[in-house]
Amino acid sequence: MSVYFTPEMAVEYQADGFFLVRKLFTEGELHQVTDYIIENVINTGRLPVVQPHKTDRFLREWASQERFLDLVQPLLGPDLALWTVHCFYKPSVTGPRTPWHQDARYWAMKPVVTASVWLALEPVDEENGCMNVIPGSHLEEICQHHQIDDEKDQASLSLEIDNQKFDESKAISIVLDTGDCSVHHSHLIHGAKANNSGRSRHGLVLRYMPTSSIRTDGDLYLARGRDLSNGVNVYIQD
Ligand SMILES: O=C(O)CCC(=O)C(=O)O
Ligand code: NI
Repeated sequence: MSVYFTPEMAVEYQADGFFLVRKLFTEGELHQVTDYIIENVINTGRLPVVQPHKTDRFLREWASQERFLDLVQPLLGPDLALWTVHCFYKPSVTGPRTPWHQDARYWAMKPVVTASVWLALEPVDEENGCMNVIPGSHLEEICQHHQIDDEKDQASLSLEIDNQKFDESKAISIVLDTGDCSVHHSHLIHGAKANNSGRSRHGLVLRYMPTSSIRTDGDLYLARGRDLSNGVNVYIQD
């Protein structure tokens, strides 16, 4: 089992819907993947921001390493699919805000069971638009979301929770150093302010589900264990 996962983290995940892991990687261990993303996703657009793992073997294998799987296995069980990778890079000064949302509102998965690992590839704080979360909100049902007006509001996602549905004053900021990560539940209410600072905000989000959940669009990578969907899930073949 993971040397990074502690019983306290399991308690926090149940009660708050998230937990933090400090120094999952050293800075040195992240150079290769950070350079790879900057070159292939950010600078050249050779790979997409969302789901680069579908066509890119290096990223899917990197995202399926033991360190991540050992961290999410206590939450999701031993049969695990990596189903998306999202390069959540926000440039300095112009980085858009992330509207308040619950991830499960977006996803075609049955049942929606996902733990998302948000890994900081550089320091992330209130100035450069770290994630903000509402502790305990994962225990609620999915709230009403409305479509964002793209013309008026440059945002990184298209749906936002109606603001009377939760108490924003309860939000806490997820401040991370390079190599730290947060792990959040698919029902947790979260968002991020715009990045108006002089620093970029580089995060890599990896999402895992138990293979007993069903998702049929072919973006799953069987990262550990076996398929429990009776062959309904479609997996990327290496
Ligand atoms: O990094 C952000 O701004 C938002 C990330 C997010 O919504 C997620 O990882 O589910
Ligand atoms: Ni989200």
